[in-house]
Amino acid sequence: MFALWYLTFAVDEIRKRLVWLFSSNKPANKAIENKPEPKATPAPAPAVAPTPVVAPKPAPAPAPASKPVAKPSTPEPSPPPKPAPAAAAVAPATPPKPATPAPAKPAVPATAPAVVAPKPATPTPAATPAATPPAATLPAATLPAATPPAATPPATPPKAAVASAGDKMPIPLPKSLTEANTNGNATNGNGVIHDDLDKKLFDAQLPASKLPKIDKDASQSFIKGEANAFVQSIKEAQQAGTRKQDTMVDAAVLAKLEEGYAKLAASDSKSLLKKYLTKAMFDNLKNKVTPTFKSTLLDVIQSGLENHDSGCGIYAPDAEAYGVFADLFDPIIEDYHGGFKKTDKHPASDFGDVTTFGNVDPTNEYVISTRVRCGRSMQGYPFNPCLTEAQYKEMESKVSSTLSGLEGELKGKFYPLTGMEKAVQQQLIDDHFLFKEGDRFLQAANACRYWPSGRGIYHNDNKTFLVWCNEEDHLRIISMQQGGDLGEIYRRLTTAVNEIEKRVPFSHDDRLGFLTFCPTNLGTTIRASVHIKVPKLAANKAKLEEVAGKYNLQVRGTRGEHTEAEGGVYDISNKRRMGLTEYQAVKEMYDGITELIKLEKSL
Ligand code: ADP
Ligand code: CIR
Repeated sequence: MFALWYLTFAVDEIRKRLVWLFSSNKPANKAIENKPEPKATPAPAPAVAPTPVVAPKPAPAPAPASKPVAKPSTPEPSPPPKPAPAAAAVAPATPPKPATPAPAKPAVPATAPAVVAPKPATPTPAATPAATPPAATLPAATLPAATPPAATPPATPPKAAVASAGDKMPIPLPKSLTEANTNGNATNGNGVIHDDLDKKLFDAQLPASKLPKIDKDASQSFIKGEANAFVQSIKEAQQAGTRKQDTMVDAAVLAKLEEGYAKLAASDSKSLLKKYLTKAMFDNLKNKVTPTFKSTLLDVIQSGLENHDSGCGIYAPDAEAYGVFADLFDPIIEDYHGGFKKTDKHPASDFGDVTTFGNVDPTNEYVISTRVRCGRSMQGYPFNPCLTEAQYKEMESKVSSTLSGLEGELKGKFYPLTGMEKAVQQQLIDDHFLFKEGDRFLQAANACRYWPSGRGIYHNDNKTFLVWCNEEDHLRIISMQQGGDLGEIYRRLTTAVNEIEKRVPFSHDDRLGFLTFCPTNLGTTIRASVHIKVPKLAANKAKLEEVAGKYNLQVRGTRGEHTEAEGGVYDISNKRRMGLTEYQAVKEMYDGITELIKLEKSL
């Protein structure tokens, strides 16, 4: 009897250890036991290949990024505190050891965006990093060969970047076994500590002296059989393009999701999150995680759960989230971008004829300033919530050195946020050149970790060309100036984007266009805006918004989204960015503002 008990116990222990070994969140043993069999995930496709902007060095062993759960209703102060190392844990962005296959070539479900770059730059044989997986293995398009700046020495790609895109995604090392995590407890992406639990699990074994005598051969072959079966099932899952841990979400995350969802459902939030996340969809998505970074539904929706006044309410913690959580992203994308359906494909990038725009306010009566920006994500790096501090710093240095190669009117200097005098920073913000600090929507989405590390701004002397580094997106490329000369501003932006794209490979998806952290920015990523005073129209803010809406325009406050108008100055811009070209997006603003000005004149 006792032998039978021990046999069962021993088998169970072996199984638990195997689960632990193969799982990324160790206590997931429980989840495996309790959860229904995961849905088969479509076969992995290659995605982000790390392609250095400048002379690349072998991929470093990063500290794992932590994605602490934002505490509902208590927004973090600015700057947000760094998570304690002990609570760090998300799957590493690159392997802990050079020999380990890289999650930097993540397994993206076929439905997830295949990350490719838009315009293959002409390769420069001697200087082009061979960071391009074989074209034939790519599902949607080819990665470009990025041409480093002239001054950049020939680049040797990181090992991971040249691996065949057709390779199977390796099971990542358990987070607790990665180099970056050896001195801290393992956690899931939301900071739930598991090591103690595992320790207890293993400590619970009886000491050898107290173990009963059993038929070793019988038990060994039984145990071996079980173990082999289990290992086999993991292998099969891998071969099918799925892994058991891909659908495991731990209890603490689930509890936060349930609590947050119940509060949102009971609220009068007007967010797109509330509009589209039905209970059935919530239940269907709440156990899913992205293959590489293990991002959960909580990572996607926690900004909207915490901020019921969100307009949108969701972010993609990593590019794979657009595929894994497509049931939620797709209707929100369709709603925000004016009907871009899940069956639609974003058109190819086209900045059109940059000489055709004139001055949006030729008499200089209404428009104070004009700005056109676009966002870009660097290939090889996930979005904010999954970045390590080391990656932030690495990206900043790549951006800074790359931009230092720009010439003419784009010539400028990079100013890191780290070490910037507060007064200087505030002046840049007040003058609308620099991003604000402490955005509660971004904080709640875990997008402000390690602040101000890796953040900075590049600008030319006139501050008419600017690049933000690692605020909401990896890059925000901006052209702006006083008055309404959209032609001049757009031409400058186009020149800058072309120059930067020659040097930096960006993440682009065949269907979604340029990939960004927020789904409202996908596609062209273009926001063309004017700071404008239209006092008659604005006498009734609701009316202004209604009229603007007719022209697909969005009204914001003077200091940007979620701010009020100061001195009657509104920021009015094209709302949609997907399903049309860059040129058309800018034209939408140009035409709409022209009509608003006509209307203002007529009142
Ligand atoms: P974005 O997503 O475009 O970066 P925000 O709404 O956060 O947007 O705005 C960022 C900054 O850009 C804010 O300081 C805002 O005032 C400024 N800004 C936007 N449009 C204009 C404009 N036409 N002229 C001057 N500043 C602008
Ligand atoms: C919201 O949902 O209101 C915020 N998360 C902002 C959404 C869109 N704004 C943006 O800059 N992408």
